Amino acid sequence: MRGFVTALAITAFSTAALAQAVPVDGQVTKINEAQGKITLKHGPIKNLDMEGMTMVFVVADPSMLNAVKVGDKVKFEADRVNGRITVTKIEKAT
Ligand SMILES: [Cu+2]
Repeated sequence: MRGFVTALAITAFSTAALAQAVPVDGQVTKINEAQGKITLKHGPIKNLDMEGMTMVFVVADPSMLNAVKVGDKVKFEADRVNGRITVTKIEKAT
């Protein structure tokens, strides 16, 4: 039983490590504050196995939309949250 528990713990750890979001370059093309959505032209998102494209994301917290505006170049992280591809972090690129 002890070995089984250890194996489970290791599996959970590696899955978390693989799913680790990495910073992605993007540019804001549209913001919908009412719906908590942002459209980003983005580069490849490795942790989501996604090529570069322009698409709509939901944001984890609508207040994140106050930090950026249309036309801004940004760095962001995206992940699957409850089955939806969600921006979990975003900041203006310097
Ligand atoms: Cu995409």
